[in-house]
Amino acid sequence: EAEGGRYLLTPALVRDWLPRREAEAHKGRFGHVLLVAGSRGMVGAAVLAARAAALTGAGLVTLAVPRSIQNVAAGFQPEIMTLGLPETGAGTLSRAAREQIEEFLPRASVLALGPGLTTHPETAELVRELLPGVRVPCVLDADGLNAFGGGERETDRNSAGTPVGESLPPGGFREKPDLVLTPHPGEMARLLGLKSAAEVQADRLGVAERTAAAWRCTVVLKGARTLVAEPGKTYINPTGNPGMATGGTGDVLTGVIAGLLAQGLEPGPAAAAAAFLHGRAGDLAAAERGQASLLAGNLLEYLPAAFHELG
Ligand code: NPW
Ligand code: AMP
Ligand code: MG
Repeated sequence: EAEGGRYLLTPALVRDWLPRREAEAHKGRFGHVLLVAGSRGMVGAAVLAARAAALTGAGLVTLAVPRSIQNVAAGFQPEIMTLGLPETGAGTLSRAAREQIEEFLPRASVLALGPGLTTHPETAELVRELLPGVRVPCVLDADGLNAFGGGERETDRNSAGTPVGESLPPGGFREKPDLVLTPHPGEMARLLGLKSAAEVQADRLGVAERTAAAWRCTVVLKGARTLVAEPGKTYINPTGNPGMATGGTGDVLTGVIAGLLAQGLEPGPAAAAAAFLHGRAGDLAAAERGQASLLAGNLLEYLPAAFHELG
């Protein structure tokens, strides 16, 4: 399978990585995911990611959101705990949320940061201030990534027209090997300061591998044939279909990765197994519903079958 440190993901490879549940196991053994996500207009991203983490087998999941949406976010899945945090007038997390997140972190085994946060300047600032102090494995997705990207969307610009994001430091997160970045091609382009997603798509392997090596982290470059690159090793995911090109599917992937990290998988295997299972859930969902009607929520419905197949 291996060619230049590149591996095609197979059921056998993924099966070997998945956590086993020993007869004497208790929930403390399966980790606690802290997911910091959501905003007034994007409650769904937070809920989808949190539910995915729970369905993946994390022992506990706490979803931290702006306080005005806490009750709504809590209403979807009673197994998930919630934390209401200080927010801006726009209903996005404010810088003051940092203190409560840091207070909670010692109880968490994984931090997932980004789905639905928006690129509000103050929220992006919170992300940039929080990340350097995190001492647990971390999944950075969506607006968590945009906080470090150049900001290509109109909404990424502040009133002065300046991009709100700041580039990652040259050499990246040297001190943070347990970091998983999950950009789609648009987010990857922003992170690298490239002009468009097309530039990323023109050299997916090269972009993913160079970024993982430069920043010493695991890079999940999403899209058809998702690539999972860690320094020196790359996995290519064969599962998934274009029915998954719909809002919220990436948020589900973030939850699955966090759930596997919580159960002690290394970042590369956690991200690769998650991409495989997430795509397989999409394939099972599309087989029953067709691609057009596939919703991100359906991935949650088919995740159990995707896990079950691997035994
Ligand atoms: P183009 O148009 O091709 O140049 P954005 P987002 C590109 C939350 N969500 N191949 C493409 O660029 C997220 O969590 C909330 C090639 C596309 O137009 C975030 O916080 C939901 N290009 C926030 O919304 C459900 C690709 O990127 C652009 C590509 C914004 O995230 C939805 C779009 O990316 C959403 O998850 C590919 N495979 N994929 C909710 N229910 O609460 C993407 N691109 O501007 O980063 O916007 O991904 O929607
Ligand atoms: P996001 O853009 O963050 O919501 O992530 C979209 C998710 O759907 C990622 O996991 C992608 O890999 C997946 N996806 C999108 N389009 C396709 C496609 N054409 N084939 C396979 N997977 C896809
Ligand atoms: Mg996304």
